[in-house]
Amino acid sequence: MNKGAKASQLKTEIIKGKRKLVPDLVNELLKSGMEAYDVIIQICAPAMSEVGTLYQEGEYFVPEILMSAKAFEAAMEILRPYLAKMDKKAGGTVIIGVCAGDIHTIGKNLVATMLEAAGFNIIDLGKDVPAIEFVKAAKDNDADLIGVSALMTTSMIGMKDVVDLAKAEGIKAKIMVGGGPVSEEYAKRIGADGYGQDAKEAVDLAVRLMGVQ
Ligand code: B12
Repeated sequence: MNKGAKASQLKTEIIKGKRKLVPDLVNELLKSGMEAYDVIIQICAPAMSEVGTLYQEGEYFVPEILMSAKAFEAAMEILRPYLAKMDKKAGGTVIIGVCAGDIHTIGKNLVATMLEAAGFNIIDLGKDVPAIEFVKAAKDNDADLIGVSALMTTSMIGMKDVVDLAKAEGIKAKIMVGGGPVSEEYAKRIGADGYGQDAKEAVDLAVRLMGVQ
């Protein structure tokens, strides 16, 4: 099987939620010279986006999503150590978490992994995080950036709480936001410092924000 066929099979296995062949396929792609970063950005993340579409179209239900999430995680387990070996250029501490009321962690985890691979020190607060916890962690760790993720229209309002509280408390950390329903326009409206559409943009944005003091 050539590289293209392996890439497409890996994508299919993640979409179908079959994790058995995933480690071998990932290892073979790495052996064939594909960068870990590209395996994630070009195959694994788009596979999960497709799972999202199938859910939206009523083809998939929660159990199917969870199977795909496990297959995705099986790929990430192999890829993570390779990301750690990437040339680290950036520096700085990032507090990251998912808004209060929201338990969608896959995208946030991907962003956290890529930021770590780029050289940032990551403090991951996990899911369902109240604004006060973001601000407290930023203060306690003298953080440079706060990354807030939300996947639901009902939880993204929590981002404004983080921005407002951070401003009220005089936190120096810049705030970046992202997730399905979030947009550049929304980020501007709530006074966040930046928006990233995917994990790659998140890293570029974080590096850019580190340069703005
Ligand atoms: C997987 C999933 C789940 C899984 C989550 C598993 C997990 N551990 O994360 C489970 C099954 C648990 C789940 C539960 C629910 N879900 Co759900 N879920 C999804 C789904 C299908 C995919 C999300 C995903 O993982 N995408 C793949 C990742 C890689 O992409 P991503 O998250 O967008 O992240 C990327 C970018 O957004 C960006 N990014 C993300 N965060 C950040 C942060 C920063 C700082 C930056 C810069 C960038 C950034 O970079 C990431 C990587 O590239 C979406 C549909 C969709 N199309 O998004 C629905 C979806 C988000 N879910 C939805 C709903 C309604 C629910 C439930 C309420 C369902 C229910 N009835 O029980 C519960 C919510 C419970 C809760 N309180 O949170 C709705 C939300 C609708 C809305 N109100 O806006 C969606 C949109 C589906 C739909 N159309 O109905 N869900």
